[in-house]
Amino acid sequence: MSQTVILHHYPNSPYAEKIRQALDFKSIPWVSVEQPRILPRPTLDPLAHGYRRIPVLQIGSDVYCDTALILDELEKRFPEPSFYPCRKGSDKKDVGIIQSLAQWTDRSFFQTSASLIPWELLAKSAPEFVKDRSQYRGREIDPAEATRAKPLMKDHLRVHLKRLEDILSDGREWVADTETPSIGDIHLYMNPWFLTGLNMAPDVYGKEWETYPLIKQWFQRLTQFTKSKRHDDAGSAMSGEEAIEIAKRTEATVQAFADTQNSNDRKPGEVVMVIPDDTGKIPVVGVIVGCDVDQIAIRPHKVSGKGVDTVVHFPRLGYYVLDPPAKM
Ligand SMILES: N[C@@H](CCC(=O)N[C@@H](CS)C(=O)NCC(=O)O)C(=O)O
Repeated sequence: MSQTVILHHYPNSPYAEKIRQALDFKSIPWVSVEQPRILPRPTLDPLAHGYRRIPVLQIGSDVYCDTALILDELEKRFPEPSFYPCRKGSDKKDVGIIQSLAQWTDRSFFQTSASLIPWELLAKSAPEFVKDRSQYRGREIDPAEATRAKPLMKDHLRVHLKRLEDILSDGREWVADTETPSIGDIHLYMNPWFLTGLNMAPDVYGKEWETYPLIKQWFQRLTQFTKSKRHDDAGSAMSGEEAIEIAKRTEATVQAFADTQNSNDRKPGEVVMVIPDDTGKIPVVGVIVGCDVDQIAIRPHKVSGKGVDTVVHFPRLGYYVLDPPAKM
């Protein structure tokens, strides 16, 4: 359990920023493997076996895909302080409600934010980025069309921001009205961080978030909090090659597990294909090590003979578990 926490990421990734904040929240020491922001990722591929999205968390030869599962794993391995503190003045927790906030922040809210990316500028300055993200989305990004749609997307952005401002409007310090922040604050922080980082719609939120003063104060409160908790050994750089060597010499920690009632009859030992249901739809094929209602863990090397013999973990929500193609 005392193995090094390795984050594969790049600085501008809002999902990776969520995990960086979460690691600071729990004062976890971690090392950083900076990955290119577009494919190919020759030092991630041998570990994640085709999963292309960022971030990926590696602990030894366990490879965790998707922020939802990464956060669950961090909560298991580092339970204190919990991502789910009690409600103020109560011994009750809002775990399910807080987890569900991610469905809003990561899907509809983030779709709105991402639609404000300056695609026309990028088409000139970084056409390879636009091409890569077209592949990632599974459809061609049309920069001129994206510009035309911006006023509509800004209307949506106003709704998302007003909802957050409304949540904070009764004077609560944190979004789930907890004594200290919860992971819900970090879920909700991701989009404002991304919007301001790329300065994407200052005509909506103001230069310094003046239009949404409660969001502004809360955002500062949260970043001060996580900064104060940051471990001294947070974020030191490691090369991708070194991370691969660590995976090669470490046994995966996961033991075979199965909850057949809740895993659609999938069992350890079966070969399956796991694929995201939204973006970056590259299938990863492997032998099931464990499978339950929340996650599926597979060993891709056992099938392909390629890369490192890692156990790659996926959440169930947001991914399809399918039979692999007959011919491989
Ligand atoms: N559901 C995934 C979404 C991750 C995601 O879309 N990440 C973006 C970066 S912020 C990405 O992978 N973009 C394409 C890429 O970097 O290859 C998660 O929560 O981890």
